[in-house]
Amino acid sequence: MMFHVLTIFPGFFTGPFDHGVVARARETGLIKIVIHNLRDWTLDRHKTVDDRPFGGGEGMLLKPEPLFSAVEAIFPERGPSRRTVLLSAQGPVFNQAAARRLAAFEEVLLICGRYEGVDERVAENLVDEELSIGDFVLSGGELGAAVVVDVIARLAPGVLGNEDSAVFESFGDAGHEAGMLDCPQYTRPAEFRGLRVPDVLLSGNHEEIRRWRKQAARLKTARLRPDLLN
Ligand code: 9D3
Repeated sequence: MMFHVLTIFPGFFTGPFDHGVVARARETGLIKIVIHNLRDWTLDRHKTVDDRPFGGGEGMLLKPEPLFSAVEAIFPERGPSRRTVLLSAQGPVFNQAAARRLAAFEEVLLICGRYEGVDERVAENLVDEELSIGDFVLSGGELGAAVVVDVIARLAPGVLGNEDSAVFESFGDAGHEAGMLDCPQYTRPAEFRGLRVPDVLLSGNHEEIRRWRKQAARLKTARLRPDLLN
C-alpha cells in the first residue's frame, strides 16, 4: 500500500513515520510513504500557495492551482484503486471504520490544509472525500495526515503479522466499535508502592481470568466511555 502526503511543511513528517510499527512497515516494503511539497507545483518566483478570501474575511486560503497541479501529477490517472482525501476541520470524523474502508485502496493521497482553509473548489472538484480527525481546531492538516497514515498502515496486510482478519477482529481493533474498551492490564511487579495487581490475574485460573477481564472491561467502559455502551 502506498501513501502520498501533500503539504507545505514536508519537514513535519521527518519523525512521525520513522518509529515503531510504521517505520518497520516502510523498511520491509509493506507500505510506502511519499511526502510531496506543495510549493513544487507553484509557478511564480515566490512559490505562492495562498491568497485572500473573496468577499473578505480573516486570514488566507490555500489557492486551487498548485493543489490541482500536484494531484494531477501525483495521480496522472485516478481510477478505483486510488483515493484522494482532504484533511480539513469540516470533514466527517475519521474513525476505525473509515480506516478499514481506505485500507482497501492501493494508493491514498492525503492533502493537508493550512491557514484558514482551502479554496472550496478543491473540496468540491478535486478530492474524493474530506476528513477531520476530531471536533477540535488544529493549525493544519499535517497532524491529521500523520494520524490517518498511522491508523491505516496498521491495517495493511502483514504489518501487524495478522493477515487473518478473523483473528484480527477478535482482538482490540474492532473492539471499540463493538462497544467496549480493552480490559485493564498489568505487568510486574505484582506489588508496586503498595499497589497490588488483582489477585485473579496471578491465580492461573484462565476461566476466572477471562470472566474478570470481561467484567473489568465493562466497568471501565461505563466509567470512561459510557457513549460506547448502547
Ligand atoms: C479557526 C478557523 N476556523 C474557523 C474560521 C476554521 C479552520 C480552518 C482551518 C479551522 C481549522 C483549520 C485547520 N485545521 C485543519 O486543517 C484540520 C483539522 C482540524 O482543525 N481539526 C480536526 N481535524 C482536522 S484535519 C485538518
